Amino acid sequence: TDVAPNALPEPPERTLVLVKPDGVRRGLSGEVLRRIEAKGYSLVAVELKQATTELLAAHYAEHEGKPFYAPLVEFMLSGPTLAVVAEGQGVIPGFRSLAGATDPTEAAPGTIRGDLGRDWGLKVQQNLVHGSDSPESAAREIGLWFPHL
Ligand code: IDP
Repeated sequence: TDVAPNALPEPPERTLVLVKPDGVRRGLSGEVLRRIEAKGYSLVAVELKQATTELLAAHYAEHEGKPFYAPLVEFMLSGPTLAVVAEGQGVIPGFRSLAGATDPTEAAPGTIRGDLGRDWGLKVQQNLVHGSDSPESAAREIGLWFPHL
């Protein structure tokens, strides 16, 4: 082959998925895991966790100061979150495709948010899931939610 004999294998691509408190409350954790596995990605870690203000401040640092930031943190504190590390080639953009657009009203049918989410008339989009948006975000977010990984 044309692969250098001493080349190290690429580390597998991983992303952080969260089933947010609305998804856990509505009993959709299994449905989200089912869609991740049905797509062909593997589950590396799954843990039901109650987020803390400190964890959310770090996780959502880029949104601090935006009008939806305080309601977002309050919503994310409202119940447990299912934190998931999923693995597979292309999983970072691939899970975002599965999730669909941020606004569940706009999200395409066939996506998690498009099939299962809706506008509840609240100050924050309760849109069921989070997925890392880049390799840098994935590494940072996995470190926050799964410090032992
Ligand atoms: P993403 O989750 O689709 O990547 P981000 O822009 O990273 O979207 O926003 C993080 C979260 O903040 C969203 O998933 C949603 O819950 C909430 N959010 C984002 N933009 C708005 C908004 O304009 N109004 C209300 N909530 C928002």
